[in-house]
Formats: sequence, C-alpha cells, structure tokens
Amino acid sequence: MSEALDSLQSQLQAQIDALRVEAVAAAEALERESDVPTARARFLGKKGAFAPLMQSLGRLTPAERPAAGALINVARDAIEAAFDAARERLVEKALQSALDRGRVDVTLPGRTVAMGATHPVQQVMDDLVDLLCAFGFELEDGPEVETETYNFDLLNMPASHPARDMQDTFYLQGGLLLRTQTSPVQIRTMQAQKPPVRMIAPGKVFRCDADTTHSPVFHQIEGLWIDKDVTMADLKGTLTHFLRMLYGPDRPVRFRPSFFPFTEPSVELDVWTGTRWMEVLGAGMVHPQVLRNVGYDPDEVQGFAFGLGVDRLAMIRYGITDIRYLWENDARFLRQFATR
Ligand code: FA5
Repeated sequence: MSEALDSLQSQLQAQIDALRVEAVAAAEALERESDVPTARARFLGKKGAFAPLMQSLGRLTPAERPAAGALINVARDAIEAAFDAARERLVEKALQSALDRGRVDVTLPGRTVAMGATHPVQQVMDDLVDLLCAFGFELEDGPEVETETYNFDLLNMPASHPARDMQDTFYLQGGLLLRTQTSPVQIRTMQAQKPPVRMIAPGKVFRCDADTTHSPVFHQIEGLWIDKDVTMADLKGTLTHFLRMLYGPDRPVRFRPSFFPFTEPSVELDVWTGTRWMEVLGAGMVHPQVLRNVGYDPDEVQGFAFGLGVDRLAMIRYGITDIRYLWENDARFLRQFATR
C-alpha cells in the first residue's frame, strides 16, 4: 500500500471513528422513543453524516475500495446497534413510567359500592307471576301505547259508551293512548291463538288519577282462561285459592258484584287490610260480544278474565297506607323492603 493510500485510509478511519463516537453518544442521550428515527437518520439516512463518506469511496481505486467499504460497514453496524439499544431502552422506560403512574396499592381498603335492591312492587309482581305460572297460566305481553280499538272498542266499550269515563285516559296524538288497563292484551292474545287460552299479562298501566290508593302509573296483571266449559265457579275458586296462597287462609276476602263492559257477570274482590277493605281486582265471565270480536264462537267456548292491581297487593303485603310512598323514591323508605 502506498503512503498516500495509507494516509487516506487513516484519515477515513479517523472520520469514521469520530462519527461513530458521536452517533453512539447521541443514541445514548435520547430520552424519547419517538426521537429515535430522526436521530438515526442524522447519521445513517440518505442525507446523513455517512453519505459523504460513501461518496468518497468513489474516489478510491477499485483495489482500495473493499477495505474502506468494510470500515464503513462495521461503523454503520455499530451505530445501528446503538440506536436499536436506545429504542429498546426507551420503550422499557415508557412502560415503566406508565406502570408507576398506574400503580395500585393493593393494601388499601376497597371502596364500597351502594347496592340496589328489588323494588317492593317488583318483588310482589315477581311472586304473583310465579304463582300464576304455577297455576298453568302462560305469560303474554302487549304494548303500553295502545289504540282506542284495543284499549276500548274490542273490549265492548265503543266511543259513546259511558264506561269509557270510568278510566281517565291519557290520550296521545294520532288516535293513540297510554293503555288504561292490561285488558287489551286479552284481545291481542285471543286474536293470535285458538282456544283454549290460559294466559297472564303483567305490565304498567296509566290513568289520570292520584290519591292514597290511586297512582297515575300502576301495575296490573291480566288473566284470561278460555275453554269449553269454564264457569263462574272456576273464577271464584281460582282467585280465592290464589289469594290464600298469597296471604294465608285466614285473611278475609270478599267478592262484590260489579260492572265491566267486557265481562258479564262481573265482580270485584276486596281484601281486608286490618283496618279496611281494599279493592284489589276486577274480574268476570268474558262477555260474548268480546268473544265474537276476536272471532271466537260464544256457543263453543267461554271463560273468565281478571285484572289484578299489583301495587295495592304490595300495599297490603307490606302494610303501606299511601300508594304514593311507593313512587317517591325515598331510599329510607325503600331500604326497608330490601331482601339482600
Ligand atoms: C280494570 O282495569 C279491568 N280491566 C279489570 C278487569 C279485567 C275486569 C278483566 C274484568 C276482567 P279496574 O279499573 O277496577 O278494572 O282496575 C283493576 C284494579 O287495578 C283495581 O281493583 C285496583 O286494584 C287497581 N287500580 C285501579 N286504578 C288504580 C290506580 N289508579 N292506582 C293503583 N291501582 C289501581
């Protein structure tokens, strides 16, 4: 090797070493992973510090080039490794600081979460439904927003019928209303099924009504049993048995004759609260006109229907004197009925 080449090589070597030291120091000084690519490009990128060195290779003879090229490659590899190490270190550091920020002290006492409980009306509703299902009634459902046809007309209460005034109705636009009773589900079920039918339909109903035993939103369970030879005795037996299961055999109950356009004869049932009689349900033998309205033949089938006032049954069970307590959402009141 000539002296000139020697000096060119050692000059190149010195440059490479200087760059390498600078690059490794720069990699080690980095503090964020996101800064790694820019710093790396400053040395190894197309326009980085190594680019002129690569170009200078062109000024060497073919014989000189391999050794010089190898020097550059070794340095580049070392720098590449320094930036890889920096990336790894910074990723680890970011992870550690995220973990430190989110550190959980497992020795601290837990925060208690206030537990809700089933509302007393829902508890009674659930019990009633269970009991009635055990009697063989099947669950049905219907809309809370109804048409006049289902809420009234098909239940034998045409527009002119004075019985419509028995239930103060919340009317909506477009001929719709909030159902005043669960009885429309009777109609919907009979329209959809052939007899025999034995169904219950629990749900919310709405009336413009408010005092100690009347709430504007309350709950009913409709019951319907249609078959070839269902009689008034079945009605009385079923409902008496049902109330005995609920309140025990000693609770006084009484049937009173009543009137509903969709049943004939009709009755109401009162339960003794301890201080007074409380009306809890309306019932009766399904009116032949209602059977005809759904395409049933009243000479072939008959049956009974009932509509239970669930909130009133809850008042009796828990000795609540004013229905409005049930809906004021006072936690001190509701907590008394928590079962868990
Ligand atoms: C009816 O709603 C009839 N659909 C029941 C029926 C069904 C009769 C099938 C015959 C055959 P009534 O308006 O009486 O009837 O209401 C039934 C029960 O709901 C009442 O006995 C009472 O316990 C309860 N109830 C009525 N209005 C309210 C109210 N505003 N707040 C709480 N409970 C009420």
